[in-house]
Amino acid sequence: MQTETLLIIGAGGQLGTELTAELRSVYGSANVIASDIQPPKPEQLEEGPFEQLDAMDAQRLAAIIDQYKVTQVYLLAAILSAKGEQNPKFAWDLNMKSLLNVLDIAKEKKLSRVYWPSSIAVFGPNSPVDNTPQDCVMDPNTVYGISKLAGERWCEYYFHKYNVDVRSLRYPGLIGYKTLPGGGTTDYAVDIFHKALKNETFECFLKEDSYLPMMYMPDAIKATIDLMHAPSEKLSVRSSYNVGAISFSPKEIFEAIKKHQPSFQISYNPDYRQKIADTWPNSVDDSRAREDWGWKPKYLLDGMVEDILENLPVYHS
Ligand code: AKB
Repeated sequence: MQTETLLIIGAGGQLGTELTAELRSVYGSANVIASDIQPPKPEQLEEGPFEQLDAMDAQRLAAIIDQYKVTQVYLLAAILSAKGEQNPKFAWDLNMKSLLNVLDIAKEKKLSRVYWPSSIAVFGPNSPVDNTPQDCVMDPNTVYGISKLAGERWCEYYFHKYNVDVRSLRYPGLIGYKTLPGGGTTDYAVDIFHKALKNETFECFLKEDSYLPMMYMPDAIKATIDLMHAPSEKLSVRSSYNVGAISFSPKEIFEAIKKHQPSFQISYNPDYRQKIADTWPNSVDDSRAREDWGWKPKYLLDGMVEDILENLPVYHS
């Protein structure tokens, strides 16, 4: 079997931090090259190879791929939904240019696999809201959602036209405790734990009954690695798979935390992010992922809350 060498672009981000660590335990540290636009922190240099990389710089990307003889690329760098609305043109440029750079280089250098995350943000106001199907009306109205939908079309195109084995998941809101997220609409469900840890009142930017699909980070990591290890012929979706886990509202996650911390308080002050959340699904139908490569989430709301409340204080002490 060919030894795989992986390049992770955006390794310092919310997903990148945890996925890089897990991939290193699967493939060995030396075979997983971390890269990020930010300079490395000392611990990143200790954990394995690291290269500073702007995902829009195609030349440097090619040089790193050649230097390490990279065979697979995980492109995680992106501007998320809320931040994207503050600078739409830049969000479009970064999200699209980085993907096209990676797809082109995968085609040219015949990389064995590419991973690129999509999102529930590909859905829009006219998509069905409950149990949203894999294929349905998609009319995203955030620049992030538009870039993810366009990206899905490019992935399918490069697969059929150039045989690039690119794989993708439509992540729901990802919830982890190891890093702070940056600029998403679902990120209130991460911030709430940091406020609970300090026992400060949490001011939520969404309404109390605003349901969104969410997933605990260990499930997201498992889904990603399982998809990347699945035999190619099993994959019937070459745009991006719906993957569901938990759906909850701000009130429900607050109450789940309050069971462990009765003095915790919340207030609601919906802002522009509420409009984004209102166009996204409440839950998704992920039967294709379950049938094709055996997707099954492990964590429900209470299990996730318990695990985070137990680990967050230790991790950040
Ligand atoms: C966001 O809120 O923008 C992201 C996402 C759902 O893709 N977490």
